[in-house]
Amino acid sequence: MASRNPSNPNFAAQNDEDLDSAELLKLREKCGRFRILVIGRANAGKTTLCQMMCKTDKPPIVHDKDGNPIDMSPSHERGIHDINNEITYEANPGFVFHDSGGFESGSNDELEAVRAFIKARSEETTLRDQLHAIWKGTDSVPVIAIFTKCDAQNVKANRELRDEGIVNRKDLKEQTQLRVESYLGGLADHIKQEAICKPKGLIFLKGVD
Ligand SMILES: Nc1nc2c(ncn2[C@@H]2O[C@H](COP(=O)(O)OP(=O)(O)OP(=O)(O)O)[C@@H](O)[C@H]2O)c(=O)[nH]1
Ligand SMILES: [Mg+2]
Repeated sequence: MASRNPSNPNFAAQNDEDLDSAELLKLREKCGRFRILVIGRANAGKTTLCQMMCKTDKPPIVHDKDGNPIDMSPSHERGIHDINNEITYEANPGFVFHDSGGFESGSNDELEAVRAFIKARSEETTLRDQLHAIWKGTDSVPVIAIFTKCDAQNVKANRELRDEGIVNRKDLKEQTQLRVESYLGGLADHIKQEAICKPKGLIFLKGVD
């Protein structure tokens, strides 16, 4: 089981009930393909996250909702931000991602496109075609809050401590870790208390290696 300590360099999942892996495998088998809607700000690390899930750094394969391949040249980003398109990675075709793209600008059209997509997918009759998770979600779909780029906090904390006059290498290393842990712990508590859709799990991503 993953450590509950947010400073763990691996995925540190915090769940009320940790599903055992046999149960997870059974669920995955039932779904056929696990379909995830990813909502997040531009540059938040959404594409990186999808690649990490599929253990690849290769560009995605994109299909429209009727299964027609989308030509990704000349830009790899082309086609990714249409929520209806299916994004997969050759390395792990078991995951299908949908990227909400410009959701953050908050215009009604964009919000409506997300709502319509979630509604349409919830009305699909086959489990394979339904939405199984929303990363930053709504309604009855379980929400998993993912904190990306947590490693960037190390640099920030280190700089702050230096400014505060700590120069000894060992002290700097120890205190940086403590400061980052305390910051991430505070964020987790804040999300748990304040989130409208209480997350079922919290994950802290540290670095892309
Ligand atoms: N330091 C650090 N950088 C990261 C991490 N995750 C992603 N990045 C970097 O952040 C940048 C943006 O990542 P993307 O995955 O393209 O972000 P995105 O949300 O898909 O961006 P858009 O599709 O443009 O909205 C890239 O340069 C990544 O290498 C992380 O955990 N740590
Ligand atoms: Mg992206």
